[in-house]
Amino acid sequence: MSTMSNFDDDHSEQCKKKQVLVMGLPEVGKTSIVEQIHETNSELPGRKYHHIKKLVSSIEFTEAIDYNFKSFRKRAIHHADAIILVYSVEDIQSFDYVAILLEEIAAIKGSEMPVVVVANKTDGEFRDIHPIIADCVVTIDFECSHVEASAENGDGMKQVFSELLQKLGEKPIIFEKDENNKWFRQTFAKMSLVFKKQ
Ligand SMILES: Nc1nc2c(ncn2[C@@H]2O[C@H](COP(=O)(O)OP(=O)(O)O)[C@@H](O)[C@H]2O)c(=O)[nH]1
Ligand SMILES: [Mg+2]
Repeated sequence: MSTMSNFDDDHSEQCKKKQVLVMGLPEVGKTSIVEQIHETNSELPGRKYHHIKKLVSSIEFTEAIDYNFKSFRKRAIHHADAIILVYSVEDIQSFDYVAILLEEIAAIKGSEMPVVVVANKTDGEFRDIHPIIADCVVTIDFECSHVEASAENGDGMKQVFSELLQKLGEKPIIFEKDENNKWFRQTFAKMSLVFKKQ
């Protein structure tokens, strides 16, 4: 049986929990991205990132599959601390839907609402939307973060993780094996080989 003070503890714990809404058309990779966020969190070194690990494991991620009705969506958007919008680069309709959601979010919460837009499925060969056009729409028209990622192979997921935490008021995380550095090191190593052969 819960006492009044237990109830208060539970209630205040509940209030402290961050609510993150994950929206986008079906099959774009929403569930996969949330799984990747938890995986990235579990791989962080405990001692250094104790506070972050605790925060992320307590976030309530809600996939917006139940919000087909505008009034439900409106309420969910209103109560969210941050929103992740996901589209697949292989499907322009999924990007158009994200653009509609961005307008809806701006109308409900103004431009201050923390939103991270994820361009998912970048591991595939096919692209239905030009990356620069998508980037301009998201970052210039709506002033939101835009991250290219693949929940399949994990590319860009550390950036999604870091952007989300910044949107929730945390300092940026500098990953020791940053993907950009890895790409730079690999490219640099290839170039050195070419120069050595000459
Ligand atoms: N190729 C590829 N497939 C993905 C990626 N992310 C998710 N998928 C696949 O897309 C399908 C839908 O993913 P899911 O996360 O369930 O989408 P949701 O309906 O938006 O939650 C699944 O078969 C996933 O394995 C990705 O980045 N690349
Ligand atoms: Mg899902």
